[in-house]
Amino acid sequence: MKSELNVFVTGASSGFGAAIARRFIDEGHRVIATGRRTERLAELAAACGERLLPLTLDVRDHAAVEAAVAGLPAPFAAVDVLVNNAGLALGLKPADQADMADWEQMVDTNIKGLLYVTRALTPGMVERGRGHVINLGSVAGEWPYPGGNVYGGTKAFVRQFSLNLRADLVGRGVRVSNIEPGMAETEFSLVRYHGDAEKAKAVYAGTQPLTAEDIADTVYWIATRPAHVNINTISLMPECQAFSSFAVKRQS
Ligand code: NDP
Ligand code: 8X3
Repeated sequence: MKSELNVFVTGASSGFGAAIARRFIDEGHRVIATGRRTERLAELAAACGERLLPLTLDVRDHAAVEAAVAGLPAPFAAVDVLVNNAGLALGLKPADQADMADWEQMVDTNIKGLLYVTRALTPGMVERGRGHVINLGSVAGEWPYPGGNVYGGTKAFVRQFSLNLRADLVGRGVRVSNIEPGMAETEFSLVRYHGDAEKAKAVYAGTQPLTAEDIADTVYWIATRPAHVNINTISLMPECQAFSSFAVKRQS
């Protein structure tokens, strides 16, 4: 493995993405840290120094993604690792009552945004014969729960797309991995509840959820396996979380 990696992280302004960026910087690598909130990225850059390049980017904007990748300055231009982390859940209403705008934003970000960035960066990886795409799926992409409708659907897409991407890239030096975390305390629930901090806090009350650093550890481990080793999928949960039984609605 090349000693110094160029790592492109989407959604680096909070949660997993910020922790992943910090972890790679701490280990001596270079990071392109992207997200919509410029100020947050500037704070990260101030803490991390010049090996971190802050780049304001909305992954839903296809043209902006293409331009950002084409315009990467020399030391950062050859991206070795793409962490497709930007994503969100919006709402928990049942499918017959959910807001279409929430559904569209999840599809546009978690699916289409991930595709735009992947399509922009993988040709360079293939050309160089080295690269790694690490996607953030979710346990919600495999296990259903009430209100998870479209969010879970987008993460099921990430799961299958990761496997199909791997089928396309096999033997060309580009690895593909999918991480499926369970409950982790970040800004995820604050976003899901449209900024309601009390509801968000209640999600984690009385539990010891995963942390952003737990996910950063996992990403770093996956990215630093020897080049012939491809981690396909990793699923992880906090010890306090597990699966539930099927729901059965009985007639009264
Ligand atoms: P956070 O809300 O803390 O972080 C989400 C990040 O995504 C932010 O940096 C946000 O940046 C970015 N983002 C959202 N929309 C866009 C966009 N259109 N363009 C660019 N960036 C965007 O949540 P997490 O860190 O928890 O989530 C990270 C990923 O992990 C997501 O894909 C999520 O689905 C997944 N995940 C989370 C779990 C959890 O329990 N926390 C469990 C399993 C998976 P900004 O707002 O500045 O654009
Ligand atoms: C986030 C985990 O269980 O809230 O993807 O959907 S969950």
